[in-house]
Amino acid sequence: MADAAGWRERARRVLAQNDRGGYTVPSPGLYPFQWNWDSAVVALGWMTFDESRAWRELDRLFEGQWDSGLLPHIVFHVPADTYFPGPGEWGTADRHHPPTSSISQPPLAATMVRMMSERAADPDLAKRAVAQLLPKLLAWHRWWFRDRDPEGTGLVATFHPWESGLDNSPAWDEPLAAVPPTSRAYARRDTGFVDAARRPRQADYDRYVYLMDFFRQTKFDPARIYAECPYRVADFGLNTILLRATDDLAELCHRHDEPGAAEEMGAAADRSRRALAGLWSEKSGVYVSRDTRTGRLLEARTHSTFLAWYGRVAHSVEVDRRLLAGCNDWLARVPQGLPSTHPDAPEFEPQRYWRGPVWPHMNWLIAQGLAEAGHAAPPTALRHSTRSLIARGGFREYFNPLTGEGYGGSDFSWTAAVTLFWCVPETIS
Ligand code: 9WN
Repeated sequence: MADAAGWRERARRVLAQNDRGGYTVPSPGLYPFQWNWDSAVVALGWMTFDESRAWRELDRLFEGQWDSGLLPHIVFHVPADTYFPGPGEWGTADRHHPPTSSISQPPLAATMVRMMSERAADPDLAKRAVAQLLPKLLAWHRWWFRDRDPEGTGLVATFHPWESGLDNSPAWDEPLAAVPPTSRAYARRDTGFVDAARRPRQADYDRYVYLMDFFRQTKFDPARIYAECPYRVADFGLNTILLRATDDLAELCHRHDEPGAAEEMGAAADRSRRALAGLWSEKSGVYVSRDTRTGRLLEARTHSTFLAWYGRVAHSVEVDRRLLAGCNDWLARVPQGLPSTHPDAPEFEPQRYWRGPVWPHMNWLIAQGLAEAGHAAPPTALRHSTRSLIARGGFREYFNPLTGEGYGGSDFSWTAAVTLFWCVPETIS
């Protein structure tokens, strides 16, 4: 990216164009509402040039929070008919305004809030914003620990692949096979925007819809869903993100004079740290997820394993060495890393969504953790790779690791945000 200032300007324009009045849609047309983990990343992007707008992004996201603490994965602020499943499908409109989905997404927000407050040029504004967000973040984290880990295992459950954010990852193939396909008619809208070969398969969607309908039929009763949901997975990626965010939330509570909440979050993080270490698979040489209905480890080799550093999962020097060797090996196998699935795996598809393509924000999260752990080389390689993908393909949703081609939505908000705070920040050109 020779013209770093030009790229920054273009990235700022993408965020401005996707701004719908205090919240940012991920991509026009394809995703016309506010998404949970997208907005957390995007807020950090706004932070590089408009601090009050950055804090506003999170305020608007929390407009979707339920009384239980659940922070839904989509907030339907205004109607739009270009996305399935839209507000009418989830059955939440008579319970919550604005209508929302009924599931959550990886809890990045507390970590982004901490990063934003530490970068703030306006500390008074940041202090007020954090003070307002703190009780909402605490309610969300308590919801995870209460409703999603009622047995106190230290690992929270996901009830839908969409909650992982990595919708059709090969890691979910086995548990999703236990879900019956829906028998009702529905019309996908995503394949009107993106080539079907680059999106989840129809068989996956039939099960996504079944699960969404099941939640509505239970009237969103958490105990019933936990007991009866045909899909229940302890996702390594989501749990590492939750662990990191819980540590960061404890620190924010400490700084805001909330010692009781700081202690509570610290204890929850310790439980989660111990439990996550148990997801190391000797067989696959990576961290994996667990199907908590069957107890089986899901041995797929996906890039989530490399979130171990970001989550600060406690592991031995030997595991660290193997994981680092693995990361370098994955990077060496493709011209543009990091692929979302190991390129030698039979499930690897370089063009199909979460089954092979490179995702810029995942690269950033992985690089951030690696750098914090003192591993210098792979984060630099990841940053260069991400920069060159964006420089060639533009602000696309995801990229082919073999050809570098950009796929999915265009003018993608979190790709623009990652460009601003990581690929070509003001401080490094
Ligand atoms: C379902 C918005 C979201 C991301 C997810 C990504 C994709 C939705 C979809 O788009 O998911 O939530 O319809 O495909 O998988 O990570 O948050 O960018």
